[in-house]
Amino acid sequence: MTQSFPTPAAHARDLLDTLGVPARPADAGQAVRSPIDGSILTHVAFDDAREIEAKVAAARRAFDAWRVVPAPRRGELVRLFGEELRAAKADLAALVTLEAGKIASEAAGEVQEMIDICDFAVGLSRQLHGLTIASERPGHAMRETWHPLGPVAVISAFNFPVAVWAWNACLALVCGDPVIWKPSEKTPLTALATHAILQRALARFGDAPEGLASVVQGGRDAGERLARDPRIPLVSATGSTRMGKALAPVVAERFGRSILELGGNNAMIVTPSADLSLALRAIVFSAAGTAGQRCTSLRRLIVHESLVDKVSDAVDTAFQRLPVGDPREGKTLLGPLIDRAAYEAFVAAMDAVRTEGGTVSGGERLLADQWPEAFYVRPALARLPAPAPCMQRETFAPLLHVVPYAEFDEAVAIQNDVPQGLSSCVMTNDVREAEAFLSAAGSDCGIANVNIGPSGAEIGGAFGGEKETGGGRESGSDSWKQYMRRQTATVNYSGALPLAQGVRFDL
Ligand code: UN1
Repeated sequence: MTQSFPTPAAHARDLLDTLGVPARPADAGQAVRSPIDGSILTHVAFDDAREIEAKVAAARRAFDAWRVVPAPRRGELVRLFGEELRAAKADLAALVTLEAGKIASEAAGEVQEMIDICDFAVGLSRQLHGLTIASERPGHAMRETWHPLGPVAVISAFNFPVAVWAWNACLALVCGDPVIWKPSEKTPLTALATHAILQRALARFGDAPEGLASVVQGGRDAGERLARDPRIPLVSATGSTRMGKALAPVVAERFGRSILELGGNNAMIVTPSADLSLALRAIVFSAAGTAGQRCTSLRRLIVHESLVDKVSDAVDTAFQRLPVGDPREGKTLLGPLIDRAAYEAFVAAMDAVRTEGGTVSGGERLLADQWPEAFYVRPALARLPAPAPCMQRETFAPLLHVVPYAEFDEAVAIQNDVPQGLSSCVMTNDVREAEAFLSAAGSDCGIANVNIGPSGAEIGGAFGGEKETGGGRESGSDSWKQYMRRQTATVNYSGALPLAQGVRFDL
């Protein structure tokens, strides 16, 4: 039985009220649509140049005050934010479902990812450690100190509309940096809701400077404006490789720093010793979960030739049985694509497979009678006899390419032979294969896994990838260092002035 739900617009209005987002005019500005049925949720006004300027100027002023607040005290703000997020988790997740189309469990997981990074950042606020370094000169001490950097612009994508901002914002805030957020124009409401939740934490915190965190609504122009602004020393951007290629030179031209998290074209190698039932579950979640719209989604399956038919048939059967539909329904595992353009890219990618000698099963559009403006699809399996040019591209949809391999080295070479380098994995019970995959001559990706799929990383590790993925690292490990500036200090506590490298300059 299909459950009945309030219309997405009515539900979004309720959620925005509950989450404390100030009322906005419903019929002005940019239309925000729900991918669930293609209906308009509301309208959001884009910021004009003057409004953006005011937010950047306020962030710059906030920096002067925030950078001298002790880091553990800055951590207290993030701790309060984590508390507010816990209280708002169900409502924010429901809004993620309405705006991005994620199934309930994945939407809740996304908010959990925000809470996790809050906890990480709170601990970090007491661990922004530098080094002490042995000086070669007598009576001298050397040390390295990490200082706040300045306002950070975060440009985020529709597919993780809130978690990726949180990875950046929580670190930036404990590091002493104000945050200016330009969310995807497809998901402005979850950004407003998150901002309202942060406002509650700020109110409880008490004395944070005005302008410490702001949201800039806009499209490409707004992103470019932030990228150009010399008052913003760091721009952290998630999105397509095309977007990154346009943005990076603009930031570099003014010697700004960027963290880029761009396209992935992630692979799994399935070896003869693999646990196939484990592999099958990992494949289906990582290829079809989030409707294939994660940057970590599985797009290429490289299977030993002895198993390729068996594994492909099993994946095909699982794809056929996956419950596709309204992401608000408890049983649904595959929600909609974000919009028509995403569907058209999916169709074009399947056409390319056929043109290049492959066959495609699945890939049909579903529920079009009920919702002509929403784009639900059956995941598609593309079988190819050998790697083909169509496998070089990232298509943000549930399309999985399969190719056979004969020797393990060949499988690793196929895995690495794409322009992107985000995530990768091998399914094997052979320790030599596992270690070779993780070695210097193995996977060339930022993320390399054994016996799990390529998606669904935890926040504790550094997240990001090589080559066209952009080289950035976000969230855990020592990613925080990018949000600070390193200062090397040498103090002479002797009465003499010996020079380094034995240089003599006697007056
Ligand atoms: C993204 O798709 O931009 O590893 C981020 C994952 C998630 C984050 C994905 N934790 O799949």
